Amino acid sequence: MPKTTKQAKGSKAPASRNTIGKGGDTHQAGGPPLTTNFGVPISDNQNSLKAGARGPVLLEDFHLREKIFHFDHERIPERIVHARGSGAHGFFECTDPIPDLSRASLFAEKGKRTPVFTRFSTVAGSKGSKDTPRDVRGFAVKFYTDEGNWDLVGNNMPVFFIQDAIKFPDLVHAVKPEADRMFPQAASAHDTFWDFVSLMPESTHMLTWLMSDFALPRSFRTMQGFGVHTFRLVNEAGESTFVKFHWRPRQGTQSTTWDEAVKISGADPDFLRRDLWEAIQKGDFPEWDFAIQAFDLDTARSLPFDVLDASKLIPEEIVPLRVIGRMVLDRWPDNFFAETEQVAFLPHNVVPGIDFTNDPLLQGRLFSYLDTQKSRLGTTNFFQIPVNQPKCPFANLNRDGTMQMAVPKGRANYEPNSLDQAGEEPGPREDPVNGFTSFRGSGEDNDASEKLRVRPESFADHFSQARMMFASQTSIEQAHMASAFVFELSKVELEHVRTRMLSQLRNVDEGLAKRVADGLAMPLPKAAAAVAPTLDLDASDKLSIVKQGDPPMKGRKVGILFDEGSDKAALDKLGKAVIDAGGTPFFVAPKVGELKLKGGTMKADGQLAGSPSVLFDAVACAIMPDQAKKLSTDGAALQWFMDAHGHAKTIGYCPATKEFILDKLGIEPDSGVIPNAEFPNVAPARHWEREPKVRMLA
Ligand code: HDE
Repeated sequence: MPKTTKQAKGSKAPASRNTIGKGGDTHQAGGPPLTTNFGVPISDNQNSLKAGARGPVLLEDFHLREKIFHFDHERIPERIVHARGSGAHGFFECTDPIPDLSRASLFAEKGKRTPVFTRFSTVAGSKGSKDTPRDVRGFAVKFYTDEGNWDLVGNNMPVFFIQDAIKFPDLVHAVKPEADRMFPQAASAHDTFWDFVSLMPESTHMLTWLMSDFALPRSFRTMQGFGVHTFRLVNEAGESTFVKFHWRPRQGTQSTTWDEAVKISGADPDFLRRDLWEAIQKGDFPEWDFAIQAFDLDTARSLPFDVLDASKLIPEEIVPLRVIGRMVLDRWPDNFFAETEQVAFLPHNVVPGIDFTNDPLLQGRLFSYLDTQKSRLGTTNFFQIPVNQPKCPFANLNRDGTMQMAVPKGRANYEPNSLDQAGEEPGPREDPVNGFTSFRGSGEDNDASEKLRVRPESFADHFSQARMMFASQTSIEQAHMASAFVFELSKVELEHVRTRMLSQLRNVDEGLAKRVADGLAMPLPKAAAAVAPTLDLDASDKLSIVKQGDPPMKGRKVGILFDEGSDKAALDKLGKAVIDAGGTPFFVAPKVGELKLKGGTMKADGQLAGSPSVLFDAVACAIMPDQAKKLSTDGAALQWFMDAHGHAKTIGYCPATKEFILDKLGIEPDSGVIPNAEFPNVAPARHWEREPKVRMLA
């Protein structure tokens, strides 16, 4: 039992505290203890915390704040179309297996059952609109197969208004309440809808359905369902058959009259929803036959219309229906929001054995539904919501994102990896045999251009240009590259990874591989197998930074060191020379305040300890002997010059700096360690010939 937080005996709480909000009955039977979202038991859910019985409500009341906060955010955006709908759980049962046509596991055995969640909907109306407008009805089924979810997101009419997904936003804008007045709700009988469709002759067939009694279903239970598009079934041998999917209600197909529909919308706006609820509650579970129209390419070619055109149906007289299963809806969801509202149907959810065609309406849908769930459900992790999760095992390397619920272990969030060689969990792997493969197509008919997941052979050479890149570098750049490999690989703790990388480097340059192996103190392994022969391409000077020559001074920053007593004229001259060459001088001194100089005063741009020479492209100085002597005992000053020297930068020096600092550091004049007078000409260059003297490179 959790502790209660009843007011302690003898406290000053008003006696009526818990009775006012509960109509005098303080006893509430049953149920687990009420807690906050974070599990803290709640003592009073009727009254907010106040400073005195009639005093202000206190901000401290975390229960009040959490409750109102959560309530404020209860709504999510409704579906842009099909906003009003009702769903139920059930199962699909295969009654006539079709392994000859499809390798889909749900069609493999007679009697095999697959759980489903089915949502019926109107299209145009908002979530709170009525159930019985003249409208198309959605008929969306999510099959939780043992090879992943298959979503057959259909309608109760076999054709559609438009032939190409690019017209869908226009169609929906036109049928929804008009933009300036926001009416009529859930109705197609208005200007903009008829304006649009009268300009789109391809919608005429669908209009005959919309004006028919099919648009006024008596019940969701008496509705037919259609996959609309031509899909494909693909068998184990990779052979494809075109298919149209049909649902036929065992309750019979039935409609209302228009007059009935109008009156029902007043008498019971929830007519269809209530009807489904009542049938399921009383155990009168609705059932549908699942049928296919399967046909081959020759049949498709023989038809007087294109099977990729979703504004056409295939008459059953030409391709008869074959019933292969049944669906029973036998369980109302436990919670409408969690399941019916949050269910996310994705026409792209197909399983091995079911595939798409080039129907341009279908292809557009393959993008739209995934995209819309992100704005509706707010996260790419919507697949983790229980109603959307597959019921078979699933694992991949998609990670993180808003509202991530999974807690993956280990570091295998990429593949390929060889972490298993180090005894680690390597993560999931692709399965070329059982995994979904898109129907390849023959390239012969207009529906089946060749679809492949391949890299062309012309992409197979992975090493020739790497070899060219290495060969194009100057020797110092090659040393940098070798040292960089050594540094990076010495951070790699997995020894087999280092070895593998060395074997790849042998395909680039034997010398490079050897230098890196030496730098790691590792033996040189065998070269990795190369898919294509590695060529010795001509080196290219353009691939080397050093070979581009010295950079210009423009845009460079030069650090100039000075101290009290420095010669102002010399400093001004240095600064001006840098500016004239296009650079920016940055004056550095041990103190930033106004310093007395010979010939004036000056403030520093930066303090020495906070302005190390790594911040500058080159350095110079103008210091008097006394200050130079003093600075020669200051680590920051010594480091300033040592780093500039080690980083192969130009150092412009004055006599005192040379005598008391550079000489002490063993920094000898070279092409870049030069008197200030020569400084501006050489400043932006790096003096790489110096580097091997100050650093061990691989
Ligand atoms: Fe939909 N449709 N649609 N649609 N559709 C949506 O997805 C879309 C089309 C259908 O109960 C949306 O999750 C485009 C045909 C049903 O949750 C959205 C095109 C057919 C449902 C979307 C079409 C449908 C939707 C809105 C033109 C019958 C409700 C919310 C290419 C075969 C599913 C959502 C449910 C829902 C886009 C045309 C059926 C925006 C772009 C044709 C049953 O993604």
